[in-house]
Amino acid sequence: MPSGVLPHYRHLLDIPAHTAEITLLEGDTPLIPVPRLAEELGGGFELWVKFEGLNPTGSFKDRGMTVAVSEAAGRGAKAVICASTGNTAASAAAYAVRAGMRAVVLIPQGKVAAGKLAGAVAYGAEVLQIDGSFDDALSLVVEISQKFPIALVNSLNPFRLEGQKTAAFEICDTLGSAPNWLCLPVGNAGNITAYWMGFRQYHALKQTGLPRILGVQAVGSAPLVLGHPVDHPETVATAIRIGRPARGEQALQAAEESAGRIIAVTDDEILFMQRRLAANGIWVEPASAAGLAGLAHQLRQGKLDLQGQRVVAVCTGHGLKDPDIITRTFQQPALIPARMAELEDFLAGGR
Ligand code: AN7
Repeated sequence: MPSGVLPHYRHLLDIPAHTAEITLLEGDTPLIPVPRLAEELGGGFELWVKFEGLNPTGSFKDRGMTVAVSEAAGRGAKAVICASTGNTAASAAAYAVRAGMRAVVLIPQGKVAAGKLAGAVAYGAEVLQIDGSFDDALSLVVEISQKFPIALVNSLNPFRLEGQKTAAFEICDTLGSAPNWLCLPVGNAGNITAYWMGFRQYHALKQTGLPRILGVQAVGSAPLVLGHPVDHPETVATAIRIGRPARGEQALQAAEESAGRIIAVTDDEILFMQRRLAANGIWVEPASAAGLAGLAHQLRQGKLDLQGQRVVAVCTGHGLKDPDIITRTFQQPALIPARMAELEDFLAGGR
């Protein structure tokens, strides 16, 4: 029975006693086998997709947001604020409204996918677009949260990570142990940090083993690969269009400690993998395909030997978040007159 991240895992989370329970029954997402995709990538290994797009607001952010908002609500906070490339905004808006709190979200103008902006508006957030990047927005909200009584719910908030680490617990619970490799997209680097925390904690508790972690950025927004901040990040995967990851150091540490790595892939590789996932029945937003695109990239270059291994790819957000990208990268529906003859012609001709 799905019960939500806090009710289910509270005993394993490092959170204050005052933490309330603001939940939308997030978490408990499916781990979907994709054997055909594994074959396409060369075969010889087991591949699963942890489909985090099936959380209540359509992304993994709900795992962390339920905890961050619950903590803030429990100590009487009346408002939350975040900077966002979109998913954090929608998630913060939903949990804040359930807690009866005000949500203020800052987003980079014109760079947030339609489904995310719509979500934030629908849940009643106060949405502010800024004529700058996510990184500019993050600086602003960090500073204002130190001056005003408003709770910061970006992943600098440690309770976000406490919630997000539960995805690692779920993977171990489903597989019986950690996979050999975990691949996932990296933006502000909260999620990779949280997964590594979660796998280590579960291993200490239940000897579930540790995965090697492959973190993947987009070439145009790859500060952790370049080794320096990127002032003007660009990528079609707007979720990870981030040039100064708040938890960059910890992401590098997770990659190093796990004997993994952080790499970058091109937008074309990301969009190609988005199509391959869709061809396997799993529609994700572009950023969410980056982890697997990175895995494919490393396999092509002969830098990974996965024979007999288990791999989990984290797909962080649902395809519905970014419908516009599909209208740009796929053939659009044909239009025919409403007549049987035309339909028969169409079917006979195939497409
Ligand atoms: C679908 O919503 O940063 O490395 O403001 O939406 O933990 O930042 C989103 C990030 C991956 C990267 N996939 O995760 C935001 C935001 C999706 C995302 C990431 C994001 P982090």
